[in-house]
Amino acid sequence: MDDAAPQVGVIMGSQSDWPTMAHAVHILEEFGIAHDVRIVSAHRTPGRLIAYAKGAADRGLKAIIAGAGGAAHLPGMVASMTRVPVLGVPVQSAALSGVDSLYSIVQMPGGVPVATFAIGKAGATNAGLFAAALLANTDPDLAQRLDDWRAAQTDGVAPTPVREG
Ligand code: RP5
Repeated sequence: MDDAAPQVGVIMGSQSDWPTMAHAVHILEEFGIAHDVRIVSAHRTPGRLIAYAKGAADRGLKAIIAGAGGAAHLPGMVASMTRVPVLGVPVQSAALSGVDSLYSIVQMPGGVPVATFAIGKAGATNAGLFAAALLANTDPDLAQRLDDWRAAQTDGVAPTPVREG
Protein backbone atom coordinates (compact mmCIF):
# COMPACT_ATOMS: atom_id res chain seq x y z
CA MET A 1 0.00 0.00 0.00
CA ASP A 2 1.08 3.60 -0.52
CA ASP A 3 -0.28 7.13 -0.20
CA ALA A 4 -1.69 7.27 -3.74
CA ALA A 5 -5.43 6.91 -4.16
CA PRO A 6 -6.15 3.18 -4.32
CA GLN A 7 -6.92 1.83 -7.76
CA VAL A 8 -7.71 -1.67 -6.55
CA GLY A 9 -9.60 -2.68 -3.45
CA VAL A 10 -8.87 -6.02 -1.85
CA ILE A 11 -11.52 -7.34 0.52
CA MET A 12 -11.95 -10.61 2.34
CA GLY A 13 -14.65 -12.07 4.50
CA SER A 14 -12.47 -12.89 7.47
CA GLN A 15 -8.98 -12.61 8.89
CA SER A 16 -8.75 -16.33 8.17
CA ASP A 17 -8.79 -15.50 4.43
CA TRP A 18 -5.58 -13.47 4.65
CA PRO A 19 -3.09 -16.29 3.88
CA THR A 20 -4.91 -16.76 0.57
CA MET A 21 -5.59 -13.14 -0.27
CA ALA A 22 -2.03 -12.17 0.57
CA HIS A 23 -1.07 -13.62 -2.79
CA ALA A 24 -3.22 -11.03 -4.57
CA VAL A 25 -1.82 -8.27 -2.40
CA HIS A 26 1.75 -9.34 -3.10
CA ILE A 27 1.11 -9.11 -6.84
CA LEU A 28 -0.30 -5.60 -6.49
CA GLU A 29 2.72 -4.61 -4.41
CA GLU A 30 5.10 -6.13 -6.94
CA PHE A 31 3.58 -4.03 -9.72
CA GLY A 32 3.36 -0.88 -7.63
CA ILE A 33 -0.43 -0.67 -7.93
CA ALA A 34 -2.00 1.53 -5.27
CA HIS A 35 -4.49 -0.52 -3.29
CA ASP A 36 -6.15 -0.91 0.06
CA VAL A 37 -7.09 -4.02 2.00
CA ARG A 38 -10.14 -4.49 4.21
CA ILE A 39 -12.08 -7.20 6.02
CA VAL A 40 -15.67 -6.98 4.81
CA SER A 41 -18.02 -9.82 5.69
CA ALA A 42 -21.31 -10.32 3.90
CA HIS A 43 -22.71 -12.03 6.98
CA ARG A 44 -20.98 -10.50 9.97
CA THR A 45 -20.58 -6.90 8.80
CA PRO A 46 -23.39 -6.27 6.29
CA GLY A 47 -23.39 -2.53 6.95
CA ARG A 48 -19.68 -2.34 6.15
CA LEU A 49 -20.32 -4.29 2.98
CA ILE A 50 -22.98 -1.85 1.77
CA ALA A 51 -20.86 1.21 2.55
CA TYR A 52 -17.82 -0.31 0.84
CA ALA A 53 -19.66 -1.34 -2.31
CA LYS A 54 -21.65 1.86 -2.70
CA GLY A 55 -18.54 4.00 -2.23
CA ALA A 56 -16.23 2.02 -4.49
CA ALA A 57 -16.80 3.90 -7.75
CA ASP A 58 -16.64 7.35 -6.14
CA ARG A 59 -13.36 6.39 -4.46
CA GLY A 60 -11.93 5.72 -7.91
CA LEU A 61 -11.47 1.98 -7.58
CA LYS A 62 -10.96 0.33 -10.97
CA ALA A 63 -11.34 -3.23 -9.69
CA ILE A 64 -12.27 -5.01 -6.49
CA ILE A 65 -10.68 -8.33 -5.60
CA ALA A 66 -13.03 -10.09 -3.21
CA GLY A 67 -12.14 -13.35 -1.48
CA ALA A 68 -14.41 -15.45 0.66
CA GLY A 69 -14.94 -19.03 1.70
CA GLY A 70 -17.84 -21.32 2.44
CA ALA A 71 -21.16 -19.56 1.83
CA ALA A 72 -19.17 -16.99 -0.09
CA HIS A 73 -21.68 -14.25 -0.80
CA LEU A 74 -19.21 -11.38 -0.55
CA PRO A 75 -18.17 -10.97 -4.21
CA GLY A 76 -21.71 -11.24 -5.53
CA MET A 77 -23.19 -8.88 -2.96
CA VAL A 78 -20.50 -6.31 -3.69
CA ALA A 79 -21.11 -6.69 -7.42
CA SER A 80 -24.81 -6.10 -6.85
CA MET A 81 -24.08 -2.62 -5.52
CA THR A 82 -21.30 -1.31 -7.77
CA ARG A 83 -20.36 -1.19 -11.42
CA VAL A 84 -16.68 -1.53 -10.48
CA PRO A 85 -15.51 -4.92 -11.83
CA VAL A 86 -15.43 -7.56 -9.10
CA LEU A 87 -12.87 -10.36 -9.25
CA GLY A 88 -13.96 -13.20 -7.00
CA VAL A 89 -11.52 -15.52 -5.27
CA PRO A 90 -12.92 -18.72 -3.72
CA VAL A 91 -11.03 -19.41 -0.50
CA GLN A 92 -10.36 -23.05 0.30
CA SER A 93 -12.74 -24.04 3.07
CA ALA A 94 -12.16 -26.69 5.74
CA ALA A 95 -15.35 -28.64 5.21
CA LEU A 96 -15.60 -28.80 1.41
CA SER A 97 -12.13 -27.77 0.22
CA GLY A 98 -13.39 -24.61 -1.47
CA VAL A 99 -15.81 -26.23 -3.90
CA ASP A 100 -18.57 -24.59 -1.87
CA SER A 101 -16.78 -21.23 -2.18
CA LEU A 102 -16.31 -21.71 -5.92
CA TYR A 103 -19.94 -22.57 -6.55
CA SER A 104 -21.13 -19.72 -4.33
CA ILE A 105 -19.09 -17.20 -6.32
CA VAL A 106 -19.28 -18.51 -9.86
CA GLN A 107 -23.02 -19.14 -10.10
CA MET A 108 -24.14 -15.55 -10.37
CA PRO A 109 -27.46 -14.85 -12.07
CA GLY A 110 -27.29 -13.15 -15.44
CA GLY A 111 -26.98 -9.39 -15.02
CA VAL A 112 -24.67 -9.28 -11.99
CA PRO A 113 -21.23 -10.42 -13.17
CA VAL A 114 -18.39 -11.60 -10.97
CA ALA A 115 -15.20 -12.73 -12.69
CA THR A 116 -14.42 -15.92 -10.79
CA PHE A 117 -10.92 -17.32 -10.32
CA ALA A 118 -9.48 -20.62 -9.17
CA ILE A 119 -9.74 -21.83 -5.58
CA GLY A 120 -7.00 -20.62 -3.28
CA LYS A 121 -3.49 -19.34 -4.01
CA ALA A 122 -3.65 -19.65 -7.79
CA GLY A 123 -6.94 -17.76 -7.89
CA ALA A 124 -5.68 -14.96 -5.66
CA THR A 125 -2.48 -14.64 -7.66
CA ASN A 126 -4.36 -14.55 -10.93
CA ALA A 127 -6.89 -12.05 -9.62
CA GLY A 128 -3.97 -9.74 -8.83
CA LEU A 129 -2.52 -10.29 -12.29
CA PHE A 130 -5.92 -9.76 -13.89
CA ALA A 131 -6.38 -6.47 -12.07
CA ALA A 132 -2.93 -5.44 -13.29
CA ALA A 133 -3.93 -6.35 -16.85
CA LEU A 134 -7.11 -4.28 -16.59
CA LEU A 135 -5.17 -1.24 -15.42
CA ALA A 136 -2.45 -1.84 -18.02
CA ASN A 137 -4.97 -1.03 -20.77
CA THR A 138 -4.63 2.65 -19.87
CA ASP A 139 -1.17 2.67 -18.22
CA PRO A 140 1.72 2.04 -20.64
CA ASP A 141 4.34 1.82 -17.88
CA LEU A 142 2.35 -0.82 -16.05
CA ALA A 143 1.79 -2.63 -19.36
CA GLN A 144 5.55 -2.82 -19.85
CA ARG A 145 6.07 -4.14 -16.32
CA LEU A 146 3.43 -6.77 -16.92
CA ASP A 147 5.00 -7.80 -20.23
CA ASP A 148 8.41 -8.02 -18.52
CA TRP A 149 6.93 -10.12 -15.68
CA ARG A 150 5.39 -12.54 -18.14
CA ALA A 151 8.61 -12.77 -20.16
CA ALA A 152 10.54 -13.55 -16.97
CA GLN A 153 8.02 -16.25 -16.10
CA THR A 154 8.50 -17.79 -19.53
CA ASP A 155 12.28 -17.60 -19.23
CA GLY A 156 12.05 -19.35 -15.85
CA VAL A 157 10.61 -22.52 -17.32
CA ALA A 158 13.39 -25.04 -17.95
CA PRO A 159 13.22 -26.85 -21.30
CA THR A 160 13.77 -30.22 -19.68
CA PRO A 161 12.86 -31.54 -16.23
CA VAL A 162 15.38 -32.20 -13.51
CA ARG A 163 15.48 -35.95 -12.91
CA GLU A 164 14.46 -36.31 -9.28
CA GLY A 165 14.20 -40.04 -8.98
C1 RP5 B 1 -16.37 -16.55 5.22
O1 RP5 B 1 -16.39 -17.58 6.14
C2 RP5 B 1 -14.96 -16.05 5.20
O2 RP5 B 1 -14.67 -15.54 3.94
C3 RP5 B 1 -14.13 -17.23 5.55
O3 RP5 B 1 -13.54 -17.83 4.41
C4 RP5 B 1 -15.13 -18.21 6.16
C5 RP5 B 1 -14.77 -18.62 7.56
O4 RP5 B 1 -14.61 -17.45 8.33
P1 RP5 B 1 -14.06 -17.57 9.81
O5 RP5 B 1 -15.03 -18.40 10.58
O6 RP5 B 1 -12.69 -18.21 9.73
O7 RP5 B 1 -13.97 -16.15 10.31
O8 RP5 B 1 -17.27 -15.55 5.54
